[in-house]
Amino acid sequence: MSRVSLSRYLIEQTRSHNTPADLRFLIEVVARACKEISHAVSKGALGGVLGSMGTENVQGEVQKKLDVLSNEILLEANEWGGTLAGMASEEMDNAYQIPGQYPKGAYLLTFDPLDGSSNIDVNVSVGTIFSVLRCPGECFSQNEPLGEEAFLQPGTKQVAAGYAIYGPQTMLILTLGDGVKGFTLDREMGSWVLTHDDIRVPESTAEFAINMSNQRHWEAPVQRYVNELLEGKAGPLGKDYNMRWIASMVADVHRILTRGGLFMYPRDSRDPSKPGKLRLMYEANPMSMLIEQAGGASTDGHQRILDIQPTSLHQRVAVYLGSKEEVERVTGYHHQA
Ligand code: AHM
Ligand code: MG
Repeated sequence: MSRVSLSRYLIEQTRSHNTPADLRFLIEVVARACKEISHAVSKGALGGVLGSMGTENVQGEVQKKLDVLSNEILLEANEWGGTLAGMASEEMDNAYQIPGQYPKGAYLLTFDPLDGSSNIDVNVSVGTIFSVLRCPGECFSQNEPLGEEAFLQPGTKQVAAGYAIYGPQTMLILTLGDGVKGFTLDREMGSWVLTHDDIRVPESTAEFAINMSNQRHWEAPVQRYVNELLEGKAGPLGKDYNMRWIASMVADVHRILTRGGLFMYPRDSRDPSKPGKLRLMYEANPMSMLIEQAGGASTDGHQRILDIQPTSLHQRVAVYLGSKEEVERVTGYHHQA
């Protein structure tokens, strides 16, 4: 059987779905950067990359050496190719400007360079999440610096989204708005090989993911829903549920894309200024596009995440995503409250 590489898949997309050549090139470059990050992650202590930098990012989180390195790898790979008008990252306060010596392009790239980085030092799966938007109007041809506003588009405007997961296998999960494809990195050949042609999330599930240690801070509808899950067969939902929590969104979402499930990161009462922990632009939106493209659903408890009009680059949001039946149930409980 002939193997389909990421490059071949992208070229076929260009022919069959008119995927623009510059978008194809952009995805190839992101994938190449992920290969490099995968290599750095897998070296671990041998590469001297474990541990913290002693600095904090804009969200006040301690930066790991690999957070900073992964961010640099993505910036350097993507800044010169002429496909981007700018980039934004979890690790940078403001939009990243394409340096003056390089041409600008029509797209915007946002990313979480190394999601789940608290798991790096304990050798648990981590990943890179990315989202591609069009730069509105002619913003890329203007000489002024690119402002945050250009990025503030709802997730429905994403033209591509994906993640790389650095686990037992390194995989790239990608959507161009036409289903979800999974590529596995063949380390010897150095190429991404299409191994999962049509990823679908089962509509029903008996598995959920949530950080239970925050239970006392949750709002009433989440309390009600999780209590019902825990009651199992004897409770109103009439079945026993299993729980998993990896504390790497990429790994939890990857499991859900593989065998179904529900991922929840609710807003909680600790800090009213933070509606949830996860970031809309480079975590919730790309994951929601993937999940919807795979037949699942994604809401913030009240509305579809992809419909949210962002108001800031690092905005946080509550997340309920995965198998449709359970996302609809927990969203319904919010509506009833
Ligand atoms: P990060 O982007 O700083 O790594 O944080 C996001 C991560 C997600 O990958 C994961 O779902 C969540 O934080 C885990 O949170 P918790 O520490 O509450 O378990
Ligand atoms: Mg993250």
